[in-house]
Amino acid sequence: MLIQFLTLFPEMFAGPFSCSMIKRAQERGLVTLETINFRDYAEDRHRTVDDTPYGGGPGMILKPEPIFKAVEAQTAKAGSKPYIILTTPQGEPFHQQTAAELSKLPHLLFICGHYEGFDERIRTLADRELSIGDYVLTGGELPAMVMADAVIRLLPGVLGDPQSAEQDSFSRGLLDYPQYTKPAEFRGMAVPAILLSGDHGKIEVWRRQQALLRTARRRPELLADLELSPAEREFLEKHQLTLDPEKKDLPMKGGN
Ligand code: 9D3
Repeated sequence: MLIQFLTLFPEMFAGPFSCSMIKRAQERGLVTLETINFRDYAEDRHRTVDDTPYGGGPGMILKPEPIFKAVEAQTAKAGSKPYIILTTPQGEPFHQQTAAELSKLPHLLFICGHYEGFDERIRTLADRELSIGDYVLTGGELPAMVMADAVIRLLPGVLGDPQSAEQDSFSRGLLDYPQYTKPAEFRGMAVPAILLSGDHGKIEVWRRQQALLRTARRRPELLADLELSPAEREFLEKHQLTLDPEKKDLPMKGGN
């Protein structure tokens, strides 16, 4: 897979992509990552990429010409037509399902906005407009890196165990179950006895139940989309009626 990033700040990408799994994925030829500074496609002497808004108002707006030129140059060079993603706070929310869809494509190109915004005509380049959530960042670079990270780890061969991606809690639609390692007791907090029992059937049931309970308490909206077995529904109902919803996990420092 080829992933390109059009940005005014290519230096931002060096750190995250030179570490761990993403680095190994590149070394093994599973993904190629390229940053392109669209300032290189500005045509005037000052290499201008932004200008004041028509109609007045504060801030500077990214101009269409350098971004159109940069996209056209890449399309010509790569020989393949990229799937173009515009990162914007007004975009559709990025989810695990979005990552799964994008991971099937051969060539992605992210256009990262910065500044106060971009000329509306730039939107016509995009196959999809995506946001990573409802908070204001300084630009689309971190969102593009977040999305690329989520996509790359789904590429065949990137994760050690091919089953890991399918077993992701979000792919199953549930939050992770609680996990423990040695010691069996730490500062008065004991590992649940069932995990020491060696009964793998019971452990599997317990983990699924814990994931269900945790999801019901912390992210009830996630459960709405899920197909639960009658036994699981019964289990949840019983526990939600009989347990104090705040008191089953080990408490967080600030209380939970
Ligand atoms: C929503 C605020 N806008 C009103 C004038 C201005 C604006 C602020 C910050 C426009 C762009 C940005 C930079 N953010 C992104 O480009 C961005 C983003 C984000 O801020 N949050 C979550 N996802 C994304 S994807 C791109």
